[in-house]
Amino acid sequence: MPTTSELDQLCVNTIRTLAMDAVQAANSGHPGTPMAMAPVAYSLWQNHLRFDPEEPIWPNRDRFVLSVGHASMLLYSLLHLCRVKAVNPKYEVVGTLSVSLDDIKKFRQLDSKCPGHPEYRWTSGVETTTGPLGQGVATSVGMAIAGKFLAATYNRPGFELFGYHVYALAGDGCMMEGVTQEAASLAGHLELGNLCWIYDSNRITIEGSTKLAFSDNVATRFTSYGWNVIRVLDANDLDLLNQAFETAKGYQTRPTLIIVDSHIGYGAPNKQDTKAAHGEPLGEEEVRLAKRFYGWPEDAKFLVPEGVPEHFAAGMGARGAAERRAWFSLFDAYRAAYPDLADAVSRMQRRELPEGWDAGLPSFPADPKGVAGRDASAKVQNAVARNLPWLLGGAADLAPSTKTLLTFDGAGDFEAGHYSARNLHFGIREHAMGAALNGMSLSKVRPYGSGFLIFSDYGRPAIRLAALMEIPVIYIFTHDSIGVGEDGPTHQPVEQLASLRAIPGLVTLRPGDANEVVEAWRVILQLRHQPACLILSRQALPTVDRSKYGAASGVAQGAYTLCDAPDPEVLLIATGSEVYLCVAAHEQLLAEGVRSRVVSMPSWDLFERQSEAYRNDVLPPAVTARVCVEQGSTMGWERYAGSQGQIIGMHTFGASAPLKDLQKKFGFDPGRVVAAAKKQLEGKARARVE
Ligand SMILES: Cc1ncc(C[n+]2csc(CCOP(=O)(O)OP(=O)(O)O)c2C)c(N)n1
Ligand SMILES: [Mg+2]
Repeated sequence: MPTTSELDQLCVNTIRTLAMDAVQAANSGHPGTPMAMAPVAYSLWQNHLRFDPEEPIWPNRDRFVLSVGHASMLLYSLLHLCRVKAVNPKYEVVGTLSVSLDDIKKFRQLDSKCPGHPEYRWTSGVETTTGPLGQGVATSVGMAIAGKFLAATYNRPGFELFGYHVYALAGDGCMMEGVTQEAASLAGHLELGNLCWIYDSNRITIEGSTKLAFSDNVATRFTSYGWNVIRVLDANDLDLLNQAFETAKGYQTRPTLIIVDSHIGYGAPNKQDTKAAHGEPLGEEEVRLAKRFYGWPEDAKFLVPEGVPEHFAAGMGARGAAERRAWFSLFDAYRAAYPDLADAVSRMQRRELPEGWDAGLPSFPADPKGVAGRDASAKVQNAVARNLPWLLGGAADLAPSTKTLLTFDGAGDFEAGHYSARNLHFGIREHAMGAALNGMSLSKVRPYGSGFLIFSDYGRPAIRLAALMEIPVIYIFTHDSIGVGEDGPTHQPVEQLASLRAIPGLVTLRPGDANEVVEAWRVILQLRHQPACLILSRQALPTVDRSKYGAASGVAQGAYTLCDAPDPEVLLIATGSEVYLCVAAHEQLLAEGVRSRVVSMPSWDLFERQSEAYRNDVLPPAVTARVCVEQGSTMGWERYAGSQGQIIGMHTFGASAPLKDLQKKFGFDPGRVVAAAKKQLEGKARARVE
């Protein structure tokens, strides 16, 4: 019988050799960091992480985030050796392994559960998609925020339902990325004692030594952020690592950074401590030499020695199963004592809404002066937030402008020690806000974040990941166009709408009046697996008279006929503030005997999902006289304008001036739309005559 410490070593070396063999077989990947960090990951998973491989989505599990996504084989080896079970899209645990040995053998191949970088929703046990450096650690801050919120909101005396820890493994690259600084600063400020980052300090990145580009004193930096900093001088010292994790768990009001000095490619005699261990296979010969160094059979490939899975099962498996069972029996008692709270906890796990979630949504009377999109949204958001107690979020220091503050009694400000509050203050950290929203959503609360549309670019990498992960994060972007006015071109979005629409799976909605804002919220709240951007005006938009024109519920189809004429001969298609412009043009055209139809098109994405019959009904293919109007880049509108239609949009940046002057300068007035419509028809008439 091997001793415990021999078994520990065997497990560590199994993680290492699986990673080396998988990268070698794929002839691509990153072997060096799994080889170096295997003892760190082993120590954490085997002795500390509260995680049950039999039920990897148990709500109070500890989270492990591999922020160094390129070291994915480290995580896949752990998932395989711990026998983590797969979960299906309905959140049901199925009997099969999340990662089989076969998946590992097919690392980086089509359909393997082991893609190049870890992907949430594809591989069970992967808590978030990582790969873009810095995203994982920043996302972990959102998980820790959600953990604090859930504990403060749902725990009751004798019922500590939530109290999970969040661990994230970072590298030199994460430490250099800006998003990491934003997130660390926020985590320190919020005193997230449930958060622990491990920094693999191997002083190597792709180009070589970190001496080339990085000379920060990371420990000092994190101390100044309010973190507790621990140093472990040897990544192979399991005792020291254990002590470090114990110490981290003891801190209630400070996040912890454990800096681990390590050797990339540990054990590979010619590649250790070099950039060559980072991004390419070791080579057959170097693999053999490293295996010899570990005392491993040199010719064995993908070897899982007897006793290794069993050892994990006896350690993390047994501990996790006991914790999970205790949690579920606690939850049964909780359900009896607090049925409403238990119902909320259960629903949020399945991303379901509470009964009556849309009760009391406002509706806005026709009004030519109207309401700003952001003001209408504030009313709707406050109404739904009362009904949906796990809807929380905030702004990147712009809530007074984005109007996203929850103002009802008890909503409160989320600050250190006030973790049940619903208004977060992300500070001027759009990128960390985006990543934190992802972490919150992955923890199953319903998060929103807001800012000016122009600054969506600052958080775009995180938005992209939300779409890739298929999680229902809500973004509220106001100040949506040159309508911003005097702030000028730095603040006036032009290409942002087009670029958000280009993200697959992201639902973009730019409502045209207050009632469309209500309907947009209705659509967004019912999304379970898609993020959405609500794009709102700063300025007032007339509230359309719905007794005269089409119902705003058409928003759910993405586009609908707002104003019509019998047998329309020209289509006016618009979003947001330009919808009313088209309504005005339509009235004028009507008076002149021209039959136009106004199509309000708040969401391309939703429209594209409709049946062909519906799409052809709204945009009859035979009507090729078309004018599309949007205060943004014209890119993409050809799709709806057709080859002969006209697009009225922005071809340059905006300018600093009062809105009225800008509308004139850039040609957003009814007269121009009327003229464009007539020109379209003239062309057709000529064509018919010829
Ligand atoms: C945002 C981002 N930029 C660039 C890359 C490409 N990249 C992958 S790994 C890496 C170097 C990372 O170095 P480090 O974090 O020290 O990892 P190690 O080589 O030590 O494992 C780079 C630049 C990336 N994945 N994400
Ligand atoms: Mg490094």
